[in-house]
Amino acid sequence: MADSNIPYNPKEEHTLVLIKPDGYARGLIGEVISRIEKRGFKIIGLKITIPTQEELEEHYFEHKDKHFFNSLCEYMSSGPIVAMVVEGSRVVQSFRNMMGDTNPALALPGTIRGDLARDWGPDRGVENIVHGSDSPQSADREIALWFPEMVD
Ligand code: IDP
Repeated sequence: MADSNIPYNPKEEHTLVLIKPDGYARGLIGEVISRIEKRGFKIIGLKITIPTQEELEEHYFEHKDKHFFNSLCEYMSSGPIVAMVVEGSRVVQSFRNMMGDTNPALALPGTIRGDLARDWGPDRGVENIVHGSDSPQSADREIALWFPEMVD
């Protein structure tokens, strides 16, 4: 850990959480953070940023050829997001469970998307409030992208 006072312990499990532009604009930062903290996870990094096209192409490289990629990038760069590094035992899978299904209409009540996300209308194609890494390997890659100062 160079030039940083943030206590990143590589022996712990981490996930990368993003509160997407719809979550930020709708004032849901506190709600999402509160759910993470109440679950017993620790937020060890947090920043507000407007993603660039380059960052999004790297973050979502697996989706580059998907039909929704352009609208996804447009949505994700439409306003501020909150990026967080969250630490805790089995936090990657736990936060995936907390998020709920990708499609808000299919997300179960009790999940962030199931409780808070709006149905995807024609004008809101890809909105679903949060992102969470899908594996510890993805988490390492995404944390290095959004928080290089923490892990370099
Ligand atoms: P996840 O965010 O639940 O992990 P992914 O399949 O990795 O879901 O997709 C990344 C993001 O791309 C989703 O959160 C959503 O914003 C958007 N997305 C995924 N599938 C579709 C789709 O079929 N139509 C429109 N947007 C989509």
